[in-house]
This record gives sequence, structure tokens and C-alpha cells, in this order.
Amino acid sequence: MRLKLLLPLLLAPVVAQAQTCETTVGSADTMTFDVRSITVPSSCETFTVHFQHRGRMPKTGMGHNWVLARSADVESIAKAGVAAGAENNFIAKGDARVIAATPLLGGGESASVSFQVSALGKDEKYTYFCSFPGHWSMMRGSLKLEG
Ligand SMILES: [Cu+2]
Repeated sequence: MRLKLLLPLLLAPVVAQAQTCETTVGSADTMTFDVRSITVPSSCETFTVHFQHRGRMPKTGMGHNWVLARSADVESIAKAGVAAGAENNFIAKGDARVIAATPLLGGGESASVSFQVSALGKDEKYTYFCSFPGHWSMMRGSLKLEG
């Protein structure tokens, strides 16, 4: 009897921690993410973003990806991405400034990406954005390390 009561209490912290080390971000046929900011718990080893394009348009017309970088690097990464073209998901090959990125998605597609939380600094500002040409200036959100 006593054991039955204790077991859920012992399991609860493990489950709670696993749930906070990932999040879902959606988009549709407009240049916006449905989540405008993400806080990454510093207790997580890795953090996973599940990105969903819930629209209907093909990726040639309204493609979206989820790209994470230091806020100061976003503009230059996006410009280099346009030059890299659709065949490279609008991200320059081997761009070391990119912390994490999903492939470019069309309507109805989804993808997940994970990154090491140790790659984030406490006092740094991070931005996630879509590198599809013309989207990055509007289609973005902020990400920070908790605490
Ligand atoms: Cu986009």
C-alpha cells in the first residue's frame, strides 16, 4: 500500500524534465511562427524543436524552415542562405554560425531538430527564423537560456 503511493512521486520529476526539453513550433501559409519565444531550461542536455508546416502551399512558393542562431548573425546567415539556394535549404553549406536548422518544408510536412544546450550562452540573445527568401525579417522569434 505504501509503495503504491510512493511510486508516482518518484517517477514524476523524470517525466516533467523530459517534457520541458522539447517544444513544438507551427507555421502555415503566412510568414509567421505560432510561437514567438522559447525558453530553454538550462537543466536540459539537448533541446528538441518539432517544427510543423500546417499550410497547404508547396515549399517552392511558401517554404519554411526553423533556423537558430545568435541574433547578431541572423541577417548575414539569411543573405548567405538566399545565395545558397533552395537545393541547400537556403542555408550556406557548412555555415558554422547556424546552431540548429530543419530542412525546408512545404505544407503538411514536419521535421524535428535537436541541439546541445551547452551551445547556448546565458547572456547571449538568440533568434530563430525562416531562411526562405523574404521571410527572415518577419518570420522570427526569440530564444533564450533559462536563468
Ligand atoms: Cu518561411
